[in-house]
Amino acid sequence: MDYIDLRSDTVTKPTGEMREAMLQAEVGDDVRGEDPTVNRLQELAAERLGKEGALFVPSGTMGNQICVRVHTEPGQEVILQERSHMFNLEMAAMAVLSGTLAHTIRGEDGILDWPSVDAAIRPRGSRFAQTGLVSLENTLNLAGGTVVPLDRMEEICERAHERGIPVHLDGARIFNAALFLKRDVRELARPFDSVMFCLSKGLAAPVGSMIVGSRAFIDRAMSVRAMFGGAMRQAGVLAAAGIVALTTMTARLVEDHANARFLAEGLSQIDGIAIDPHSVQSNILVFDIAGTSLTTAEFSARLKQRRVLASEVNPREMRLVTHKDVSRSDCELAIQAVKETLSD
Ligand code: TLP
Repeated sequence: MDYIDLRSDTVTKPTGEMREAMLQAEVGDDVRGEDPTVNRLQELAAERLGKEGALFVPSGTMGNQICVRVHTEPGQEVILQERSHMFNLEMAAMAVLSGTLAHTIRGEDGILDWPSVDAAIRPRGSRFAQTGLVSLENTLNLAGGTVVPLDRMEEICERAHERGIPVHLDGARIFNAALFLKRDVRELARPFDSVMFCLSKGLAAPVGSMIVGSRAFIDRAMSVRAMFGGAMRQAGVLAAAGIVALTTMTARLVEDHANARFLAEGLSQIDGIAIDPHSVQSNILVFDIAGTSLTTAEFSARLKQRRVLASEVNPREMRLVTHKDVSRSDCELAIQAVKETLSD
C-alpha cells in the first residue's frame, strides 16, 4: 500500500541524480584521508558553512556527540533547551560517551535567551560541576520547527565566549532555518564553535551528516569519530549523494515550508485540533489533539488506515513533517484523512 509519509523528512529517498553520482563515485580509504569524494564533500561543506574544516559522519546523533566530547571534560555540564533533540532523543549519549550532565532550561517556544543561559552557568568553585558547553538547536524539532532568530544566537554565543564557554549548534535542519530567516547559512554558522547539520533529512541524501568548525576542532573531532566507531572506509559512495544534496536540494526546501503552512491552515480549521498556522516557520508542525476524544496513539493508528503516516510526540501532541516526497495534493489528502478520522 502506498502511504503519504509525514512522519519525518528522514524518510526521503535519494534522487536519481544521487543514485547516479553514487554509482560513478571515485573512492579510496577515507581513514587514510584517501577518498577523493569524501574530501570534496568536506571541502564543499566547510565552504558553504564558512568554516575552516568539515567532517563527514554517519549520523546527526554521532555528529552532535563528537562535538560534545571534543568541547567538554567528564564531569562538566552542558546547557541545553529542555525539548532539544540532544537531551530527549539521543539516548543519554552525552552522559555515556562524554561523562557530561545535561542542564536543561526552558525557552519561550523553545527559543532560549541569554539571561536564562546565564542563570544556568555554574559559578566557579570546588562545589560545582563546571559548565563545559552551551548547545542550541535550529530549527527546533520538538518545538514545531521554530527558528531561533540570528541576533538571539549571536548574543548567546558572544556572551558565552566572554565567559570562556564554547557553543555548539545542532543545525540538523540549518538550511530550513536559513531559508526562514532569509540569511546565508554562513551567517547562522558564524558565531558557533561547531555546527552539525544533516544531509539525510530534507536534503534527501540516504545517509550522513557533517560537522564543521576550525581546523584544530576538526582534527580533534577526527580522533573522536574513530573512537566512536564512525570512521568509514570507501565512504565516497555516500559522500557522492551528499554532494548532490548540498548542491541541488537546498533551494527546493521552500516548497516544504509552503506545504507545512498549507497543512497547518487546513488542520487549524478542524474541531479539536489546536495549531496556529502562523507559528509554522519551516517544514515541521506539532499540533495538540487534546480537544479530540482520541489519544495520539489512536489518532495515528486511524490515520494510518487512511494511508497517512504521522508521528506521536507525546500523548497529546502529533508531529507532521513535509519533504520532497510529499506533494501539495498529498497534503490535501492528508487534511481530508484527518477530517474523516475525527468524524468517525
Ligand atoms: N531527528 C529525527 C528523529 O530522531 C526524531 C526526526 O525524525 O526528526 N538533531 C535534530 C534536531 C534531529 O531532528 C535529529 C533527528 C538529529 C539531531 C539526529 O539525527 P540522526 O537521526 O541522523 O542521528
